[in-house]
Amino acid sequence: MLRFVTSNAGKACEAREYLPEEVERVEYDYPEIQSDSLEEIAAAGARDAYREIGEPVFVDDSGLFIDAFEGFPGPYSSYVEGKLGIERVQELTHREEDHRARFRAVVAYADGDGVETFDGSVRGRIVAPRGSGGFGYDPIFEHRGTTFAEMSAEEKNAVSHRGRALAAFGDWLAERE
Ligand code: ITT
Repeated sequence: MLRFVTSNAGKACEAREYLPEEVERVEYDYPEIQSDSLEEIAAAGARDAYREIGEPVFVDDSGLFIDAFEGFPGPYSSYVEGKLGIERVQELTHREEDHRARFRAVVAYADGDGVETFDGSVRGRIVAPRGSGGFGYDPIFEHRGTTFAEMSAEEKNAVSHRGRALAAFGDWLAERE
């Protein structure tokens, strides 16, 4: 059994769909360090959660990186989603010529041996909201003609940043056994 420390039900849902082992969601609110690096944030979070919980755990730190804004909001995506909302992020992006963006996710796993990180990314573009699935920025992120909110969890995992990070994590877990 794997413990996923996250306050985000959408992330937990995708991890359950993807990982071969059972995933238990743990709602410990680890303090998120401020950094431009998702790796650093995820690794520090996993280390902290492992110390607190005393069992192997993993966390996911992710964000939306908009090309026209040099990667903003990136590691600040959660804050920006809460303050501006995804419609305003879309409106601001559409004032620019370049609508390209990238989702990135870093999964960090911590146990008594230390921390391992796995990352994934996917390219797409920012569009007016479409679809009702997924979570967060999914309705405004289009990948090959379809927004992430128009995909099932399985379809999204097959191409998404999180799916890729979880795949690398799953391979590492399988090799370790
Ligand atoms: P935890 O830290 O508790 O796991 P969180 O939602 O605060 O939950 P982050 O700090 O990693 O997670 O912030 C990620 C932000 O990026 C947040 O606004 C998400 O909605 C957004 N995001 C990440 N992955 C996404 C995805 O697959 N689809 C849509 N939005 C995503």
